[in-house]
Amino acid sequence: MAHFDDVKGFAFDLDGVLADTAKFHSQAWRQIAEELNITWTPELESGIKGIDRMSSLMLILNSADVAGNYTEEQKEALATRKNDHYKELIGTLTPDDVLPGMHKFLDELKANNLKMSIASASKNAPFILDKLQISDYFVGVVDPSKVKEGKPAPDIFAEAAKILDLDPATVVGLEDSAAGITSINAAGEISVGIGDKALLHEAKINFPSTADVTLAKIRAHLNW
Ligand code: B16
Ligand code: MG
Repeated sequence: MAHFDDVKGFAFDLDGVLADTAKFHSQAWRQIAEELNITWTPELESGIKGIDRMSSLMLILNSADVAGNYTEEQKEALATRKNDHYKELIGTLTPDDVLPGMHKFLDELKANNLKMSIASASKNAPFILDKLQISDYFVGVVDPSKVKEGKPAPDIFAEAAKILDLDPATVVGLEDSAAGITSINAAGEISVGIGDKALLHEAKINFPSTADVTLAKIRAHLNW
């Protein structure tokens, strides 16, 4: 079992961990769904978390069994239109949108010389970090277009450990999605789930919200 003294770095998911961009993803996808006469459901709302843009579109189209009605070109156009709308929405982000407790937690990690990287499925991650004015905390950001498979595959979190130049077993991954927790575990890292414990039951450590996450609590869990 991992011991806290072995921990050397942290890999952060972005949407749902550092900022609540999920509401903007939902808003932008919901508009597309409604244009296509597809009912927006809570299942779609949570299902799109953590998975990449095209997989999100496929989930929405498959929920109404209409994926076969669209050509690749049309699907690309829908995904681009969603992203244009999403970019307008995230353009309004400010440092105040960093989720509760996370500024303090980032400072705590920095003060303890723990290295940090971003393990997001989002191609918009650098833009979002810039808007939140927290880019400087991170050694690097995984480029999801350069990894073979998105979450739940291990690739994104494995790459986040590589960026930190650390053995995955010494890296703690933080996630709000079930697909993300699966990715962290598959990469051989220590998983921290933030949010609904029933949904994130595969995580090694669970916190109800970002406001509850502290280094001391992670340390206490790992030294148990
Ligand atoms: P984009 P995360 C994920 O971010 C979102 O949770 C997911 O809903 C989204 O589809 C995905 O990023 C791709 O985002 O369209 O901006 O490239 O949670 O992995 O930080
Ligand atoms: Mg997330």
